[in-house]
Amino acid sequence: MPFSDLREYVEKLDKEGELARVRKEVDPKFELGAICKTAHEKGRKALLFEKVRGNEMPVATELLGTFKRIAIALDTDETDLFSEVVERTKVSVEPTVISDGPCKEVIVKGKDVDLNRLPWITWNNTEKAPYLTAGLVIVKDPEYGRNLGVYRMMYAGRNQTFLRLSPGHHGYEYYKNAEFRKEKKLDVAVVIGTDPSIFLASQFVPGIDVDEFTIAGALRRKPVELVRCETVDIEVPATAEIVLEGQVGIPAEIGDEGPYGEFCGYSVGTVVRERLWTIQCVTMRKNPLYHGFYLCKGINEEGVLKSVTASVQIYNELRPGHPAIKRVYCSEAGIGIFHCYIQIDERLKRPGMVNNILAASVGVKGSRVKHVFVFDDDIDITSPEEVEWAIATRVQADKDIFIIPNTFGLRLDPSATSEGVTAKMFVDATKSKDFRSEGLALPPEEIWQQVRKNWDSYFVA
Ligand SMILES: Cc1cc2nc3c(=O)[nH]c(=O)nc-3n(C[C@H](O)[C@H](O)[C@H](O)COP(=O)(O)O)c2cc1C
Ligand SMILES: [Mn+2]
Repeated sequence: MPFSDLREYVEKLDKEGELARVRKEVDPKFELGAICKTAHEKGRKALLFEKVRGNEMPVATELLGTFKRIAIALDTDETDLFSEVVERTKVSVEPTVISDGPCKEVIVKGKDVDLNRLPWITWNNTEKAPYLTAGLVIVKDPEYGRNLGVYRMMYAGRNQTFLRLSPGHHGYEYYKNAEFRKEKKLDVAVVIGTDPSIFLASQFVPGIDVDEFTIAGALRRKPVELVRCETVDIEVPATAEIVLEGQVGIPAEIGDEGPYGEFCGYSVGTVVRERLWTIQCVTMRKNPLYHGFYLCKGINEEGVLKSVTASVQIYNELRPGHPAIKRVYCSEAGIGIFHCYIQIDERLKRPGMVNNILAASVGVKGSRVKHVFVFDDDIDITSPEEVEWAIATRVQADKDIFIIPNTFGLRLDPSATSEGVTAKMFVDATKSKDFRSEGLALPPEEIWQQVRKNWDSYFVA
């Protein structure tokens, strides 16, 4: 059974020993972030901050920060996570609209809106203002439909935050389309705290006209139940903890945004001119649970999430045209989108095939791959040791590597241009036909198995 809301998932994590409750009061400025970062060194549990200074709301972070927790969110096993997500995302499950839901238990409108009631968190050293980081941003367009994405929001006042709609993401395209239609504004709803499968769904990049709620429905194998907002023509999950309703003006009000500690592990650039949006209505559950998302240098929750969504998406799009592909893994240390490892069935390998697969990886929807590698199927592509060994022993740089210059990557990559223009490298790390090997340097299988079985006996007199 899927989780009906965030609370139910957090309870489940607690039961599974996956949650650490932070009982001591913490400072939302830097201390809370430092606890998230330290938790990465100490077992990577999900965190529930029970007392955040100056605020009533408890804060949950690191909720999908490991493959195990993503598996729990989807009610599956960690070992089956890839194949399960591949299977589930082959269908789409439309949401349903119902008349009421607990997200309307508290309704605050107009002058009474005060975003200072939210726990505003300053996560990392470079940040000059606090950020709302786990807001699911929902926008609509007459041509494209409905879109769900997560865009960072820097605090700006009682009823305003920044909204970073980055080029290349659909939120930006929806805004542009509204601008081209000469609209005066783009309505926006932001949801904080839902069933975690909805957050996971938001990180897939389907076509621009695909509603990510249909992916959430597929992931949770049950339609997401939505309710209409109070003041905008947008639907939100009925069991959401907090909903903000408002709009970005066209032209938008612009201000200085950043720096922010981003998922690439840096704060890129100093300050950028960014859009603001204005909130006219807040609806909430009673005693809402606030969801926070911590990004930092080192493996972080976004890298883990993107590792799942990007690997599945690349597999699902490439495999029908390239049946030799057995598995795709975008490593979480490679921030989940830059390093892509593709494993192929050696028996199906034909001359030229590997380079076709490598080149095709760039064309996957929303693909930001930067360094792509193809491996034979004797390599476990999820093992950094095996991956490095294959690159060390199977790659000849003059024959096996090609580069495409001047492609679009990610603005947050500090080695790319400020517009995100980057080179991409493609590596054939499979054995070439001239590969010289009589076999692997390992003991005979039968004897090795026997030694393993009798291991302890070798050490008793
Ligand atoms: C914590 C977090 C913060 C993010 N911040 C931004 C952001 O500020 N701007 C942006 O365009 N994408 C941001 N993203 C990435 C998008 O949410 C993601 O790429 C999503 O798939 C975009 O969906 P869309 O193409 O439908 O807009 C963030 C993701 C996470 C998990
Ligand atoms: Mn989208």
